[in-house]
Amino acid sequence: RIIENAMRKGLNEHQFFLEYQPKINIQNNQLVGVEALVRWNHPDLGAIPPGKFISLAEATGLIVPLGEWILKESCRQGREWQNKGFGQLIVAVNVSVRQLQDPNFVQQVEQILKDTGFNPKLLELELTESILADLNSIIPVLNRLRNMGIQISVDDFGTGYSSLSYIKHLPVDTLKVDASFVKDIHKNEESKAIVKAIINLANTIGLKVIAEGIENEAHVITLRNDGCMFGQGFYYSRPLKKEEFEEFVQSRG
Ligand code: G
Ligand code: G
Ligand code: NA
Ligand code: MN
Repeated sequence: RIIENAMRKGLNEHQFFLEYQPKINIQNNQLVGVEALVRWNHPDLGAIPPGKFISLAEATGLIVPLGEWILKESCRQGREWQNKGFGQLIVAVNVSVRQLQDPNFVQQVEQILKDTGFNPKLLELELTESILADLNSIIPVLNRLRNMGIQISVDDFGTGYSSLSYIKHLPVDTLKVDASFVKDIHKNEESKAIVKAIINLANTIGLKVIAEGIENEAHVITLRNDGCMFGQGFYYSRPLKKEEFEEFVQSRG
């Protein structure tokens, strides 16, 4: 209740902001895009991490207005980077099931794209694998979004209880291999086998695959050799403030 009101106030008073974690083509080292991650800078409590407020925002429904702001700010920023000549950077935004189930979601996305002038082909929506629990209501929404040119990725892939076979029926573009498998991929045969299976599956059925939580060179080498195309993680960069990301881009030339 208290946090809920604080969040509402925070939204009105612009206490939320976004950080951007670079996504890299690990085969050729090119920057391909960013994942937008929300942060809350509370005037008294300081920085509150999303792990502490996203689930509450979901439970209270506040994720709908908060998520709308996140999407709008992501698209506005993406458009600004386009205008600055940063290239065809894909901007990925995390979306909660609750948002997707909102009957106005697709229209809201259309309006945001229109208002910001951001190219839908550069927008990616990240959904956690748990979304698959309610496939029947979600699939038509995903189809409408993809028909607009938007890309869809399945976050935290491999952590759910879903079988791999349903994947070919899902209207998605990318699988994000969960960081928990990447963590010990260079030392643990089981993690390595799971990641390899996901990469092979994705490559076979024509999905892109990105590994999250890449923290060292051993991770990169293993993933590269296993045929993983994309990656993100502290090895490349932690999530960055807008200005830091712009310096990151400039420093890579
Ligand atoms: O940024 P960090 O690693 O602390 O994120 C923690 C969790 O919060 C992750 O599961 C991430 O997906 C989630 N998260 C971060 N930003 C957003 C957002 O903008 N929307 C939603 N729905 N979840 C987010
Ligand atoms: O659930 P989701 O995949 O959206 O979570 C993203 C979270 O992972 C962010 O909070 C981000 O800060 C964190 N993160 C990003 N890169 C790394 C990494 O290399 N190692 C670890 N431990 N966490 C990371
Ligand atoms: Na994510
Ligand atoms: Mn993830």
